[in-house]
Amino acid sequence: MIRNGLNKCLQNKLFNNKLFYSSQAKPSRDSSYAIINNDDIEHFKTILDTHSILTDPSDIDGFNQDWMRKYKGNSNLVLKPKTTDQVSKILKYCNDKKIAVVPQGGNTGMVGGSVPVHDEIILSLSNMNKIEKFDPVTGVVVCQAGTVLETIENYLTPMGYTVPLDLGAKGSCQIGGNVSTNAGGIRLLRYGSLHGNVLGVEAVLADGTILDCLSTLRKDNTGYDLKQLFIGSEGTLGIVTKVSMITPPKPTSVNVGLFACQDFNQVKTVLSRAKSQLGDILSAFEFMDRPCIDLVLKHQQVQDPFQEKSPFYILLETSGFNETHDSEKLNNFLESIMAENLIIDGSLATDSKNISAFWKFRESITESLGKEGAVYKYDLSLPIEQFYSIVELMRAKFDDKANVVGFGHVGDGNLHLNISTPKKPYSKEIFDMIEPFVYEYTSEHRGSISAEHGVGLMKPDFLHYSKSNNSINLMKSIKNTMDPNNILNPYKVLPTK
Ligand code: FAD
Ligand code: 2HG
Ligand code: ZN
Repeated sequence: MIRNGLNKCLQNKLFNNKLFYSSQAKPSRDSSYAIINNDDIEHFKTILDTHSILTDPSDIDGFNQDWMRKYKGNSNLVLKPKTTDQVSKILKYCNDKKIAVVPQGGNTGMVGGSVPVHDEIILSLSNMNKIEKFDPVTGVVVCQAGTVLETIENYLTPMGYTVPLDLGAKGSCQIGGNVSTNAGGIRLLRYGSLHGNVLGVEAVLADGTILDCLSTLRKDNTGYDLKQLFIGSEGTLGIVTKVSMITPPKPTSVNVGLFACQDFNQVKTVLSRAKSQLGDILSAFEFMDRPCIDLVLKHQQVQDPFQEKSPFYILLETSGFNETHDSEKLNNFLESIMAENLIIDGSLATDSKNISAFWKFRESITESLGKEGAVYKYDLSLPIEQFYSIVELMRAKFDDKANVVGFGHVGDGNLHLNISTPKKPYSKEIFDMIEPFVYEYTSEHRGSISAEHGVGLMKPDFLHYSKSNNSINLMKSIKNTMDPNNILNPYKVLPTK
């Protein structure tokens, strides 16, 4: 049961102990939000069955804490609707009462967007997990927002289709969360972003209005493309309840190469050669530096595929439909990059077991970092010329005080800079060594301070490094129009000042 007295006391405790999720302190609770009481719970019981209302702290704990165990909220209530109509009724009530709400998908986000900052209600989409329609001719799939990404992939595979999005969190993240963060991942290079692949969205607005933009059309130029507002707005403009998405045919011939390079210039040159020589069969081009490999070897049950250590590694994937044609193209490419001494070592995987083993090196970096202690994550878009220098600059700054690693979707210009220290909690001193330096560097080179993870709670105060004042003001006015009471995911994305 909700106890108002306890709630207040916990809030006061949080106010007094300043928590740092970046070099900026956690924002204070906005006292204009209502504190939920038993009447509210009774009202929610008229909308949802009792199993879909969680009030026991031990049931709620996992929803309050993010995947990295960096962000922790203090919600007393989780609601798990099963239908769009239920979401609509919940939001209408919350809007009328000015109760703040945080939408939550698989809770795998990396910027603190999916957990409450204070006592916001958690609206979990995980009970809305049905795949509603699939058209085997067009490849368009329609599903509820809480469907887990991997479930969609497993559903499509026997029909010869694949999801145009793939990421390490596929077993937990939900399509609604992917859309809301505009997740990038390892297939963006081949299939493009969700802004292109999502054909339609059904969303519930803050006042409970159900917005049906669930088109399944490839082409529709009838005015403003409203669905785009929900792609990447991190639950601040509405709750995504359904998604329609174009899915491509699943490639039948896949090869994965893991190559070692002596310096980052080689990585750059191999990328440009891969684009021109492999063309349409190039489906992933990822890179990781040696400290990443060391971390994976330390924390996972894997063996180093290389005899000698090299500073950089490339994971390159080709996917197509004609094995002979693909192998020939790949072999020609490999011969030419070896002849030019662009790689110093490497091996190729063509069967699914070895392919998965190679991908494990790339996909388990995040999990391995998490086992180290406190991890300071930066997800940057940078021009290729300045791409790796920021890792070197940070390494020089930290010396042996922290482990600085760089990896990511180099084919898309997206660097994951991670700095880890053996001990939690997160330290203001370490944040101050990184921020705003990393953001200034990124801005100076006209990069983005969030390539794919979003802004969440981590970066609202730094948004100006990537967005002009006029853009931020327009974003604020869109937010104000769509959510005038600011009940949806408060404290996130937009700067308060
Ligand atoms: P959550 O974490 O639950 O939520 C994320 C945000 O979306 C929050 O602001 C939340 O409020 C909002 N939200 C969630 N569902 C809805 C909804 N239905 N309606 C409105 N708002 C909603 N990201 C990448 O881009 N590329 C990667 O390669 C990648 N790899 C990852 C690997 C690992 C191991 C992990 C843990 C994370 C990775 N991520 C990656 C982070 C990525 O953002 C998420 O994995 C994913 O897109 C979020 O989906 P989710 O369902 O977990 O959303
Ligand atoms: C990835 O590409 C994810 O693996 C996570 O986006 C990146 O841990 C990170 O920094
Ligand atoms: Zn990534």
